[in-house]
Amino acid sequence: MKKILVIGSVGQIGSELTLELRKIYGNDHVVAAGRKTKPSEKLLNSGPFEVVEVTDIDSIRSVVEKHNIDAIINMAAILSATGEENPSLAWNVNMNGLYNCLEVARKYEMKQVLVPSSIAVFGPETPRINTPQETILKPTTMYGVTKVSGELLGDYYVRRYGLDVRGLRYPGIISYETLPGGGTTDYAVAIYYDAVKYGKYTCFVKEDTRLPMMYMPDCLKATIDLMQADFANLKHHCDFNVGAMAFSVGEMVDSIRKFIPGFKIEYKPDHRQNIADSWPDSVDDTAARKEWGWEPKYDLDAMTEDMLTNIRKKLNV
Ligand code: VAH
Repeated sequence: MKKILVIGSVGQIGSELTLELRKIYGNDHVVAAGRKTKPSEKLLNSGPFEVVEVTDIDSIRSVVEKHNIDAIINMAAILSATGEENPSLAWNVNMNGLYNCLEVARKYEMKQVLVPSSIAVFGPETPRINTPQETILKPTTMYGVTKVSGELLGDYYVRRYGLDVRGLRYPGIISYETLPGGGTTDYAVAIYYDAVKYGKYTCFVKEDTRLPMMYMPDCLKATIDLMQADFANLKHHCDFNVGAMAFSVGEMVDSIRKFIPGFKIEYKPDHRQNIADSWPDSVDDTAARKEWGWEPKYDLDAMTEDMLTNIRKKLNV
């Protein structure tokens, strides 16, 4: 891959993935793209930035031609909570956007497309503990429907056209650089910010809500390790389970109190509780470990310490 286009590069994962890829491939070899939302100075000053509307195939095509792109990473997505407020927007961005990326990649004979999936592909009928790689995919959210469809569409392009399409089922991703937006797992980021700012947090899911989670450094490592894996070793393509940790909100609170002893928590579950309850507690990621050597690094306390330290620095408190 000589020229990578990261669509959705202003988002939580896209913004940090773009900077990480620029360290590996060189600033001018990674083109950041987003909608009209203002990218960070760091992103703007470290390499090329283009405005792309993923639902408009011509806007993707023109950037591909201008920069001679040979790989696309499509991080543009409407997440689970926002997707339930606006299902048609979620379908349009997540599915038509993905279709446009795959069609452009096919027509320009690109080397690779990365299409993220999510644990949101699972639903209430899916085994909850150590969820298998092959299992029942009956999500209850439009976001989950688009992620199952996206996995199937990506695998179709591998089989039908021989396009190298890859994807991994991200758990909840926790980071301090770019705030997430519209996700059910956003509480796992907001709790750290509020712990630093106010010493307390009102959580929109119950104390015993347990979900698979991953710290951003591990998310970046998983994404880049999959991108750089030998295609010949991959038996799966767009649907790799990847695990790192799994914990309840109560366990997060205990971890935070190791660093902020007086931290207070209140629980006010809202509509996002139903979404969280439809997702598994933990996943079996044997396939990712076997096919491309996946190995997470961070556990809950290591993440908590790093999050609190960096949020204090960012907020200058
Ligand atoms: C969401 N952060 O909450 C996303 C993610 C597994 C959750 O896909 O919608």
